[in-house]
Amino acid sequence: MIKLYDSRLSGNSWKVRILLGNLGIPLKRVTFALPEGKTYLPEFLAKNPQGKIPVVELDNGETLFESNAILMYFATGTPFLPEDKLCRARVAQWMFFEQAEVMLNLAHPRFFIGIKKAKEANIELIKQRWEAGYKSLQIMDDHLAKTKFFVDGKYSIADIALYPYASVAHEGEFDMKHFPNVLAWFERVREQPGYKPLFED
Ligand SMILES: N[C@@H](CCC(=O)N[C@@H](CS)C(=O)NCC(=O)O)C(=O)O
Repeated sequence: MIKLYDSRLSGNSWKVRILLGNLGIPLKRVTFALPEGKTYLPEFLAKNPQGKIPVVELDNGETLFESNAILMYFATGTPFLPEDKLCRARVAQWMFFEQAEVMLNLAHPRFFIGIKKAKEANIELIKQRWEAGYKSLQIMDDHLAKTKFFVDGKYSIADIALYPYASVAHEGEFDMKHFPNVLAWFERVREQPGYKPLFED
């Protein structure tokens, strides 16, 4: 069975569980408590030299890291990654945007405010992330005013990549009422067959 190395709060790992849930592919989770540092031990560094999760291990022992590469691997040949050249490039466009403009800007305020409870000690970084994060959410909201899903009106791994950190951005004190189209899109993602919540147990 496919193994997913993850942690309970990781949005990047959550992406993989959502896609495999949508595809009906079973997986075995190996869940780390990240502060313990076990992902920096040689055995795990052999799977991902960055010492980060998520990592998947296939039945033949091959491993793959970087959440969006993992999404591409499992979505290939399924409706979640279109074959049309332009649509496929647009899926990649939104997935690169997610890594460059969305992930850290939304994840850092959540991490320092919602998880670490260390808002004041990190307020300067948080303010920078809020500014950039609000711009990214506005770009997403403007796009979703015109379409139900990010590419060609159809649910794809672009949606799966963008969803996790946006859907928990309020934990980093982003005021999501400014983004009604994003809020409506959250519901459409959650309605997809096989959807998995962040906490399954
Ligand atoms: N670009 C990577 C980011 C992976 C990442 O930042 N993982 C975090 C958890 S979401 C992690 O492992 N942090 C622990 C660390 O950096 O030591 C991806 O999309 O998979």
